[in-house]
Amino acid sequence: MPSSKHKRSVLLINPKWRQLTEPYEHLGLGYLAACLRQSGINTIIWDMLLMGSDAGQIAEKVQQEQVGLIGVSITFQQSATEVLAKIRQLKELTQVPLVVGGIYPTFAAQELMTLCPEIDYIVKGEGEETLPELVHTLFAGGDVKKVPGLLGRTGATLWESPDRPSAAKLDELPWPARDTLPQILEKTGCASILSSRGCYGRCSFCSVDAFFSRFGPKMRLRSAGDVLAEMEYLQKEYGVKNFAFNDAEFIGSKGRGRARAKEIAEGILARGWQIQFSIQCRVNDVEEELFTLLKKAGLRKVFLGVESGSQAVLDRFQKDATVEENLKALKILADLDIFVAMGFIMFDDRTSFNELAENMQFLQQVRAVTGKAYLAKVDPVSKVLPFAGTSVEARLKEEKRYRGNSLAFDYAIKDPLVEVLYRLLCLFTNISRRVKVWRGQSVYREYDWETGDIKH
Ligand code: B12
Ligand SMILES: C[S@@+](CC[C@H](N)C(=O)[O-])C[C@H]1O[C@@H](n2cnc3c(N)ncnc32)[C@H](O)[C@@H]1O
Ligand code: SF4
Repeated sequence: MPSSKHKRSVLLINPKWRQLTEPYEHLGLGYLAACLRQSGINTIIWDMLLMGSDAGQIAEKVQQEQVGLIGVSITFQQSATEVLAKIRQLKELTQVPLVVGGIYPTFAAQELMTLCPEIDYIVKGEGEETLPELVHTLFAGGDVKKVPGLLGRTGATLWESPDRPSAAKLDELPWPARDTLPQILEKTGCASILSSRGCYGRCSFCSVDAFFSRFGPKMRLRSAGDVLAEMEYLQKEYGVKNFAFNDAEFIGSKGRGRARAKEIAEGILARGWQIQFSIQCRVNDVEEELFTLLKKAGLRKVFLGVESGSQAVLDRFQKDATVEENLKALKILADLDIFVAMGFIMFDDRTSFNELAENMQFLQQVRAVTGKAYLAKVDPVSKVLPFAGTSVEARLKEEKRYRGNSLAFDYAIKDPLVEVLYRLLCLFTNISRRVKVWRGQSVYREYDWETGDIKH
């Protein structure tokens, strides 16, 4: 491998993916950049959606800044084929050592290292401690095999160091670097912020729980004080008015989680901030009193993991929620005029006609209970994706029904008639989406931060 001795910078890349139409702030890279800079390493963030994806241009930057390590984040498993192609180009042009990280690479580490010899290292788990340690060791010509949390290669041999436990106290991490925020604000009007890591749920299809449970506590919360201080900084420094909480589960468990959410809402109100924000949470978090307070504080939009209108399916997904709780949460949010985007999964490998009928009936009930206006559209062909690291993936592999590899996977639904119905629905949905796009109509229904209207 080419030597990185005497090099002094790190370039962190948020890659492009065809399916991503709007740029977003990659907070993971923001945290990594903050930690690298804190440890004295010059760090550049290259966001391909904002700065372009031309490998030649990136290679020029690598040379100008004396970059000794390129870091690439693979956030979405389905983007991996595209990202690997870019990694190959970059390696050919720069010959600089390259490290990859993220939830998906953590679980598909061996496979990715084998499929893509251009990757030199994969960081397993959170990168805030591992990456600076790797960089300092590499730049000093030390033994990188001694750095915990890595998979690496020496010649044709792969090696792996022990997992590194995740950072214990989130309040002790530096706030993420905000290099891309001004451009993002111009394009979307909204800043991202992260108030926790992990989730107290255990859904069979979700890689969030798999990832955080592997390296430490299932869920960690930042203190309300630290979150409010970062929100104040973002308002003062960047003029942020709209915040998207990136937390997979903003509220957290009963007790401490609920108390912290209340403290954040009360903190916003006490400071008299005129702000708006969005969160993601579980249905059983939605309590009238707490959400009335959150609404007063500026909560306008909730991504809610409803998943199904069939109790059998909810149980199969290990959702630990009931159909009644789904309806109750939707009603509370609709009554408070909070826009809801439902996480809904119509199909999995064991879907039956009866369950589909239960879903249809449920969605009708939802419309009756909530009125249409404050709901995002449900994707009729949403299907469980067997993401790396999830128990769904493990089971499909065990049953020898997982086809392909983590870059291109598929599985058939057990009931052949449901499988046929699913394929037909995919076809019709695809055609209808294309017609809508051709007519200039929107495929999605979204909340408009500026006007408070629903964009169709
Ligand atoms: C906010 C969010 C979004 C936002 C913005 C994404 C972003 N990255 O900020 C948006 C709205 C764009 C989004 C969209 C989608 N998302 Co999303 N999203 C999230 C969420 C909830 C938080 C991301 C985040 O801020 N993480 C916090 C930072 C600190 O963590 P991180 O980025 O993982 O980085 C850390 C480590 O992973 C590691 N690391 C990461 N990169 C690198 C790189 C290097 C070099 C190193 C060393 C380390 C390293 O170190 C970082 C610091 O510790 C995650 C779940 C989660 N908790 O991660 C899902 C998640 C990433 N999304 C997911 C999915 C599936 C989607 C969609 C495809 C859903 C859909 N069907 O539409 C879409 C994508 C595309 C589209 N069509 O729009 C899945 C991906 C699963 C997978 N394995 O592929 C996740 C994991 C959720 C899940 N339940 O499984 N998402
Ligand atoms: C962050 S959660 C939503 C909020 C909250 N954590 C919850 O589950 O109630 C992300 C959503 O993405 C969808 N999702 C996650 N993993 C998926 C997978 N493997 N296949 C299909 N959909 C998935 C689910 O609808 C899930 O509700
Ligand atoms: S509640 Fe949401 S974030 Fe938590 S494990 Fe389930 S799907 Fe994942």
